[in-house]
Amino acid sequence: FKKVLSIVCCTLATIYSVTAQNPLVTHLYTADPTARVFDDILYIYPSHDIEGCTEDQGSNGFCMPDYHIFSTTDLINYRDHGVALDQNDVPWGQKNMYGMWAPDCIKKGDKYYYYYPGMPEDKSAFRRVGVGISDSPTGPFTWEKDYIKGIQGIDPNPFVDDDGKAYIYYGGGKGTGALKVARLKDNMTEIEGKPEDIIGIPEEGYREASFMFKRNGLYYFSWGRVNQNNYEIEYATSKSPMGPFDFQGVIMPNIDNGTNHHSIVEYKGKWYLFYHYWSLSNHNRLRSMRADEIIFNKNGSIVPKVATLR
Ligand code: FUB
Repeated sequence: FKKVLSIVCCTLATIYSVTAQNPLVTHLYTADPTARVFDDILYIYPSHDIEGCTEDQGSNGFCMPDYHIFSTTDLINYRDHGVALDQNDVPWGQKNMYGMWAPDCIKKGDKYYYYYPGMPEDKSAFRRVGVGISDSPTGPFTWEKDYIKGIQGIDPNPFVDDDGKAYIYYGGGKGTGALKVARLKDNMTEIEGKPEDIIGIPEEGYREASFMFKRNGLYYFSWGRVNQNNYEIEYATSKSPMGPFDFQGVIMPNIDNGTNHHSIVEYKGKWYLFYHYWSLSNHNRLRSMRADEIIFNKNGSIVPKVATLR
């Protein structure tokens, strides 16, 4: 009996810790989920899709007004901490343009830095990158009055290395250039030197959704790409956060998405891929964030993950 009980308990414990209910939340459409772990709590910094923009509002068919922040400790129950930033409160942004694309948040020292792409009022670029600073992962954030000078693009992804040096990765967006990386100054609000192209990843294909993490001393850089009409999440590795990178392959094969945007995080001893899909809405501009566990091979490569879409 004891043996049966222990098998039942262990099975339940495994199911409880591995299963992420998909989609993760259903009261809002959420996309581009960046998951981060701060002090044993898993936070998600997604973007927010809504219906109802006119053609000249929004951007590329997306209608994205603000950012919510979520937290969980079990990957089942998610707390919505409300709106962290509304489009009309971006100090340097165009108003009512619904262009709040993928954000990210990182901790350095005892401060949290929230990076987001916005549509600049001065129309100097398709997107500029802004930053806010807080003492808490859920804000409130104090938003810098101007965008970060010297970079333009979408999907900012900050990374702080073990030695305290910080970097920001971002993409140019469709037709506007390659993925890039820049060193961040200690203040986390300015870059040092000039942004550099990320060397070693396939040249062709629409790339977005940059994400960097480090595991066992190896830097994993990943992105979304249309590869012969398959929209897939791919990755490359390097011994340096600035590259050059060695292309490794696919993390998540195409899920007929239009876009996919991901992040990868370790939580309670397991690794998870966060991404989005549109099955809740049946509309590929109204997406919902999801998560699945991923497994690493002994040599450090990632076992490709087929999304659980039901
Ligand atoms: O959510 C708007 C844009 O679509 C993101 O910035 C891209 O990564 C893609 O998901």
